[in-house]
Amino acid sequence: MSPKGEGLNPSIQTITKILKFDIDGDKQDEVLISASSEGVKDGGALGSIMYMRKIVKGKVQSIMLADYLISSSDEAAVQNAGYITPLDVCDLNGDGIMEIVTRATGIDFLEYAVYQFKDNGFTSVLSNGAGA
Ligand SMILES: [Ca+2]
Ligand SMILES: [Ca+2]
Repeated sequence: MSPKGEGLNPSIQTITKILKFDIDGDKQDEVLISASSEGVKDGGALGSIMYMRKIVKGKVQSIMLADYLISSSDEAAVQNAGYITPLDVCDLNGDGIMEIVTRATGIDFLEYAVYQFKDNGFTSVLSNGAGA
């Protein structure tokens, strides 16, 4: 396992935000990590990801929330690169499991989304924004 990004993506360069919350209500904190990369040269990538680290049966698991990382310098691909940041972590629907509110920005888009954690994975239950 690589020390950066736990094998999710070796090109990740910077951890931009770390939040600690009990997301699934099991009295054990999970860690929500945003990480970004600034360049496509030298095999790097552009954009960012957000993922959660959770201890499952004594082992740390990394669960992807959103991936706006692109690894090509192709102009069409660069349009999809985005930077995601968490805006809030709260239980919006009162079921005891936290939802994660995010904002992602790219060259020509802005997206707000709500992610729900269910069955050991994240799904986007609401998203709104502008752009392509
Ligand atoms: Ca938990
Ligand atoms: Ca909830």
